[in-house]
Amino acid sequence: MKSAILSLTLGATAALAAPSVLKKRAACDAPVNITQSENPFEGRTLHANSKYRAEVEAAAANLTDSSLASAAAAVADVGTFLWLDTISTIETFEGYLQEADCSEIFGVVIYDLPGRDCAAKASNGELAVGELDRYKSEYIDPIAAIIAANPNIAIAAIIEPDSLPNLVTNIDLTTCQDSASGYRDGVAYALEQLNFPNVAAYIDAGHGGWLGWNDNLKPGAEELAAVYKAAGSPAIVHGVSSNVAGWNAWSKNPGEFENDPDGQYNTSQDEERYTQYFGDALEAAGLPNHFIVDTSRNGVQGLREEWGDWCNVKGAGFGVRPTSDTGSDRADAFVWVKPGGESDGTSDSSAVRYDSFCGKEDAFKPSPEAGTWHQAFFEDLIKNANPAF
Ligand SMILES: *[C@@H]1O[C@H](CO)[C@@H](O)[C@H](O)[C@H]1NC(C)=O
Ligand SMILES: *[C@@H]1O[C@H](CO)[C@@H](O)[C@H](O)[C@H]1NC(C)=O
Ligand SMILES: CC(=O)N[C@H]1CO[C@H](CO)[C@@H](O)[C@@H]1O
Repeated sequence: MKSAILSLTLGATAALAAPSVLKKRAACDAPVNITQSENPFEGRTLHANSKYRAEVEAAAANLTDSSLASAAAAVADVGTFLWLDTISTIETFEGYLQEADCSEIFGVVIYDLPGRDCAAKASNGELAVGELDRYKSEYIDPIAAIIAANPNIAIAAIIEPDSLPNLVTNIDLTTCQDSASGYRDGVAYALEQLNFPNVAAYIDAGHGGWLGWNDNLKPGAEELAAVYKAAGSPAIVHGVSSNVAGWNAWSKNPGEFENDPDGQYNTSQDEERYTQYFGDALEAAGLPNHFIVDTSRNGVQGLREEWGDWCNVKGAGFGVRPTSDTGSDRADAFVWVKPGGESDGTSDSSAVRYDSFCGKEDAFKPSPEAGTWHQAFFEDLIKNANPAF
């Protein structure tokens, strides 16, 4: 079987992108300097960006049930990552960034590699295989310029979800073979160019059900480490992100799929164990091994038929709110990366970007295109939230 593949595209929400009110708060009066050995989330709150806030407030306004509406309003205050998933989203970046204040850390997802999402369909990007020059000059360089102009704001950057993991487990696909050099060179370039003192970067590492397979730990860690070294081992790298847009529990023993016949080959049965086993492999491969783990939608377990099911999982609920209080030395923070309420992919089997995972029995239907607001799914995330709102 193929590894789990996530679907992450946002971007169809441009109409909602402009924040209604740009709240400019007190910026830090000195440059931020995050050292590689510190946890950048400790003493800082993940910023609640107003792009997601606007989406959530619009959704809350449509709810007639008042307890649901007030719960929905509370979601707007939760910190989330801003996805820069197309070149055109960059023009909104600086405005959102400058809303963060000195007690906060601003989360951003770098996600526009050429030939993006090489093993699935729902999240294909705007840049074709071979357009690495455009990725560098039209995407990474302008982002770097904005960060350079805002040295007083602490930033956490997740680098290219799913990309390098796909090169480890889906390299038998022609599309992933074609994307491989662009992914490696693109990620290395991003790490080099974003190497500022106020940035902490986490290279995406899929999740425990993916690179956490026993046979994938070493090749996975070596793939990521090779790119880090190719970038000159920049000091911004703190480790990896996991479970981005995913559904795995942080800690569940036995794990959801532990008693499957092949469970014995998969020791990383929850994300906590993934931080252990993959974290050890990272250390051996020479990459910093701290994790940030997406807990935005993992409040409910036992919903998926198979571990790799990634699309709008039916019955899902919001999970633990962002915090650096993880109880684990390996995990710098639990964070919300996927903006809960944005669809993972359409369930319309006649759509060009239809992916069969979104038609599976355990996927919510009907569901709109990836990245568009999914009101019914959002309501379920609130109703099923754990902890409750
Ligand atoms: C950041 O802090 C480290 C450790 O204290 C120091 O070596 C480095 O020069 C500082 N960098 C900047 C840009 O201030
Ligand atoms: C809210 O309701 C209006 C009118 O029914 C609709 O046009 C709009 O798309 C809804 N917004 C959301 C976020 O569901
Ligand atoms: C559920 C799951 O991911 N099982 C995988 C465990 O790892 C072996 C290989 O090590 C795979 O073949 C299984 O599919």
